[in-house]
Amino acid sequence: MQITSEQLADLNRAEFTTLEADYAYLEDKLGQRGVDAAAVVKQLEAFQVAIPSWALGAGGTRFGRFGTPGEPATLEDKMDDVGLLHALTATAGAISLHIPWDIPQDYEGIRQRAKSLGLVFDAVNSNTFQDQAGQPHSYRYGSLCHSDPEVRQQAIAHNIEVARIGEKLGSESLTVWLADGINFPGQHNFQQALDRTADSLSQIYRALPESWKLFIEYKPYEPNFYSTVIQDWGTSFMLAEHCGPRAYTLVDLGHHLPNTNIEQIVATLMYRGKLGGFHFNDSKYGDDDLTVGSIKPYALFLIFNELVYGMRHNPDNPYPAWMIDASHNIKDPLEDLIQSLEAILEAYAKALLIDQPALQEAQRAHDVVRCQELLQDAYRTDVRPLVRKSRQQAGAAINPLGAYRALEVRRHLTGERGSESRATGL
Ligand code: PSV
Ligand code: MN
Repeated sequence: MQITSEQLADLNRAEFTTLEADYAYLEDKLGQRGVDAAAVVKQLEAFQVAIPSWALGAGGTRFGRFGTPGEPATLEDKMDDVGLLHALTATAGAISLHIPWDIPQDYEGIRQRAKSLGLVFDAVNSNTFQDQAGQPHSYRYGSLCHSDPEVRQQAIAHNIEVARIGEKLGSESLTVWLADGINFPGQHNFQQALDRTADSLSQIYRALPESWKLFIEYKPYEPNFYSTVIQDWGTSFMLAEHCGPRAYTLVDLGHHLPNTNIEQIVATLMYRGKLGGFHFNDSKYGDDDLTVGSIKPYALFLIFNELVYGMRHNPDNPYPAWMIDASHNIKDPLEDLIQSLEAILEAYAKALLIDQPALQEAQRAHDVVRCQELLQDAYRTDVRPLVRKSRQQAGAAINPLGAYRALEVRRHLTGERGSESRATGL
């Protein structure tokens, strides 16, 4: 299924009058606060978030998986789904592949398809958390940290192979998330496991194309429940420093213990120019991978405040690679992703509204109450007209979720692919 610009224009006509009225009102209000609404809209238009290939099918849990009819079964179908999201939102102009799930059969065809859908290839992701058929060594006891050099070599070679695949598609970064860790005290030696991991990552880093970045994710637990080798941002940062200047920490919102101050982690990493990638999702307890903004929208806003500050003040920090790393097992995955994209743009827009000079002034004066008011003034602003305006200006749907339903996208996809079609992935 393809969504045409005529279909979008038709749907937008019904939304246009309300949007114009809402936008005019907000533009005026923001103008009184010295904020240029049109400039904010431009920034929203430019913001692009990669969609991971594994979020397009229903996610599974340990207790089962409820598939969604018409899930994309091939790489081509997955790209088409991201193309649909991009047509509806103009915010999803990139796809992030996971190898070996997404190895292209026809590179030229895949590149052409991406071009016609307006997509680029974001970071490629390796997988050493599962064993693949025919693989000589098992990752049961770890991969890059493994005590057996042959297992480590297999995992290193896999990561290098993933980068080679990404290179042929125009990707420019490799994301490594390791499940490596232990379930019980004493199962391995912490220092030795870390040392082997540092050495393995360095070997991968050195084999990457010169312009490439290496993103190192951290996660405190799961699938190992006593210890994870790269458990926190400090460990990731240390390993990135060990690898070299093009290695960075990647923050995944779900990879923190409850109540961790993620905005402070963001600030600290950007201060040192080491925040390379960012995975959006939301959670209540652990790595719940829920829809962005569905549980803690204020925390997301505070994180965006630090991201905006860092993008303005830390020239050594590269522009972060944004990705949604959510995967849900009840909602239609495309509707879930549209909701996440909305939440991301809303949090970004609110962060852009913060009166930074006034905030600095209040901080200098130790006016704690005013500091809070300034943040919350921005947070309480209904920024949806700005987001909608940016979508309309970009030729997308003013109301992407409404358009998705009006166009009966899932019904069409199910008709084309069948109700039993299933995506590869977790
Ligand atoms: C596992 O926690 C995870 O969600 C990581 O965040 C990766 O980015 C993703 O899976 C794919 O491997
Ligand atoms: Mn992630």
